[in-house]
Amino acid sequence: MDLDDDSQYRSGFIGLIGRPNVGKSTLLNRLAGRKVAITSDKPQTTRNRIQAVITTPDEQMIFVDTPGFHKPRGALGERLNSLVLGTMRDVDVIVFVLDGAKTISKGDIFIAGELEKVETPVMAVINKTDLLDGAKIDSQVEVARHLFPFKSVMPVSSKFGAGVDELQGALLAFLPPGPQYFPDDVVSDQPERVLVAELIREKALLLTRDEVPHSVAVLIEEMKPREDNELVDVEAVIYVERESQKGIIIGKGGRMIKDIGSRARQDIEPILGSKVFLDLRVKVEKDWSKNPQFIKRLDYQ
Ligand SMILES: Nc1nc2c(ncn2[C@@H]2O[C@H](COP(=O)(O)OP(=O)(O)OP(=O)(O)O)[C@@H](O)[C@H]2O)c(=O)[nH]1
Ligand SMILES: [Mg+2]
Repeated sequence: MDLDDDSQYRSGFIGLIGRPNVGKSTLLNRLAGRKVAITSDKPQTTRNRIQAVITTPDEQMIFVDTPGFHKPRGALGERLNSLVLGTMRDVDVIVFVLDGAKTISKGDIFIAGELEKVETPVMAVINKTDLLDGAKIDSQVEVARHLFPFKSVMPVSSKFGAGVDELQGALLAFLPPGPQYFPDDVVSDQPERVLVAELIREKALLLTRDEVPHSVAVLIEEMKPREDNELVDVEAVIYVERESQKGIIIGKGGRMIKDIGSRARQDIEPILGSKVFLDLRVKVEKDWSKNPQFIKRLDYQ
């Protein structure tokens, strides 16, 4: 045994995997201590692989948020699932996030089947414990134990933080000796431009329903500070798939797009550290979610 092992720096990648809407991105933000990924009550919010970094003098943990694993409908869904499958193989440990407030069911069993195909160790998290009483938490932990040979099953509330420190502590055991991949001050690998686009999409998700959230994509066309003052000009386009959706996003008398814009601006300004002039437009890109070329233009890596 190498006695120097204890003094070695440890680092590793931790993949957050699970069905849509179980709270993976909420957990990522809680772990990161700030908003790195957008969240919403609509399934399939996350469309890219987002990393959040926690650095200490002894270790670096890189959490990888993934899109919810689901039955794909078209090119976008398939792309999202393939991101998840790739992450399962690439990381040092997987955290399988389950929604404690829902019945553990077919979708979870399907994911468990995919996990059996990889060598990566897997922990389970029963999320949303703030919505459950003690007995229900215990029974959900028990059901999860039968789903897969997890290293452990831990109850957490990503929304309020209960159990999250314990989870982080337990994950340290899976970090191999390794380098510090990111500098001390990096919290996320997402470029500012992507985060800005995502915050606009988040407000569109918040304010729309039915099939509209799935049909929204946002691209930043221009983002530059003005020379004469501290204002940043952001030009963004909200893409939808149909003419009728364009009407919904614009809203009566332009009310909806105004609302999306002002809510997004409030979130973007602290991130950019300056006032923002947000120019939002809406365009129809017919059935873009079935079009691999358009999907490539979005920054979904
Ligand atoms: N009560 C409660 N709600 C939570 C908790 N964690 C997440 N949520 C809510 O669950 C919904 C989904 O959260 P997300 O973090 O966007 O879920 P996700 O798993 O990333 O979803 P996808 O990106 O679509 O796969 C949001 O409305 C969250 O506020 C929790 O611990 N307690
Ligand atoms: Mg998410």
